[in-house]
Amino acid sequence: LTVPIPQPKGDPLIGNLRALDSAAPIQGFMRLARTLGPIYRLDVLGTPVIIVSSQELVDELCDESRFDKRVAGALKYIRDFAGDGLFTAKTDEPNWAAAHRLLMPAFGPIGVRGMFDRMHEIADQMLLRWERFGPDSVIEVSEDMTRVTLDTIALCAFDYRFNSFYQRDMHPFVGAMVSALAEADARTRRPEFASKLLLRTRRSYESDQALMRRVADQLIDERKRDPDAPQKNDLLGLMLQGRDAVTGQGLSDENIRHQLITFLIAGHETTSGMLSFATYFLLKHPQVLEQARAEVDAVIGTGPPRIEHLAKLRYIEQVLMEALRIWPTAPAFQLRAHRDTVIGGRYAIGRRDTVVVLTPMLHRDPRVWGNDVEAFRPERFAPEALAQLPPNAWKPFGNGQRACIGRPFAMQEAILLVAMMLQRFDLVEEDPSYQLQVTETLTLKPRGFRIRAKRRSSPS
Ligand code: MNH
Repeated sequence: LTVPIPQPKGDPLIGNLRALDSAAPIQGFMRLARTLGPIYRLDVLGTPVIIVSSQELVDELCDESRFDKRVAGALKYIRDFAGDGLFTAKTDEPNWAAAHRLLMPAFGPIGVRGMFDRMHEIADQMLLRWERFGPDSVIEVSEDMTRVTLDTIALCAFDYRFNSFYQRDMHPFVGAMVSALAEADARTRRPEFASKLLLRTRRSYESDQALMRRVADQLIDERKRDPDAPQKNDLLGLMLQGRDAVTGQGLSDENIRHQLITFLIAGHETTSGMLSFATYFLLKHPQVLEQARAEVDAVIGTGPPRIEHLAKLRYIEQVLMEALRIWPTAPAFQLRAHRDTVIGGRYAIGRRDTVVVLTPMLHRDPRVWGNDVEAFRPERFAPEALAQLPPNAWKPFGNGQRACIGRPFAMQEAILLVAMMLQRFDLVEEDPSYQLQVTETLTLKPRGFRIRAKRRSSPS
């Protein structure tokens, strides 16, 4: 026996389109979840979408024998430029499994250890700049975090330097990527014919895609002509030279282009958002900041950080995990049922339905996190507390075989950067009355959060 899934009243043809908040769709979904509950249904231009946000229901959805990732919504449009790259490939496309097998070792804990020196070098560039500009200079946190994460992924993955800290404007790739992602998102709320009619929008979407392709193809061409290429064991080298153990085949140039665009897209905005929220929470919670700094001083002291320090920076890792709980920067993932099924013993899910896991609300399930879900408390992720959490309560990196391949990369990069920041600087908010506003560009970021950084007088 099933019961209907709650759904707000809609309009003919467009269904629940008007219930969506086009400026901040995720925060709109969060508001609806607060009134309609942990499962509700929307009809968006004829497509049924079921939004789920309790641990109890999400735990069922994470069963990969019943559900798989669905490439729908914005992902379907991101395929226009990321093609069958890992993030936008369907699980049953042969290139997903082939690229997954080839790249997994490089992205694993051992693979990313080898990227430590490059991560350190880029983090150092940012902090050196903070130091040179001095304690009166205002730092726009999200902007600098975007520079640092973009330069880090490009240097680690394909030995390319965007040099974002040495120029005023960001590399044109960033602008093209941000507007293409915005357009991919906007298309989910616009009927196909309308997207065809908006000529100017269509042209700039096409030129943004062309620019991203050009940058990726140039990187591939340069590497092919590089006499030192055989010694380069970064991700690009691996993709160009590696052969899949199962098929004996390498990846095609077209697929490598898709992977490059994918790493640039998936590999920096989300990490930048995580670092920006973590910085925000640290500054709003001075005791947490003090504890994190005490850890840095105890583990690293005054010298340069080394790879073996990172595993000991447990509290900083907890700070990042708690930041991702409250504001998971990739705030949703989509699933489809292998066959018609029922979840929670009473809600029918059809094979064709798109099921959305709304992580910001999953991470606010009071049955898991208690009645202080809005409180920033890194102790929630202390080892003892973590062991008590029910399964699939914290999902900022997605699920199962389609979970984030870049998680060890992002965590290593972020732990290192936060540690270096606290080791070297006293941080203050530019405006202590700053109230958090969350910007959405498919990923989440704090808007207009600004700080000043003063070189610490005592250590290092
Ligand atoms: Mn990442 C998939 C979140 C950093 C590359 N990533 C995912 C998914 C989430 C996610 C959620 C699952 C999406 C889905 O089910 O549709 N990723 C994050 C977050 C961070 C992050 C919150 C940082 C914090 N991701 C990174 C980095 C890289 C990366 C860094 C690359 C260097 N992510 C990927 C790729 C996938 C992915 C590639 C697709 C993996 C697959 O399906 O095989």
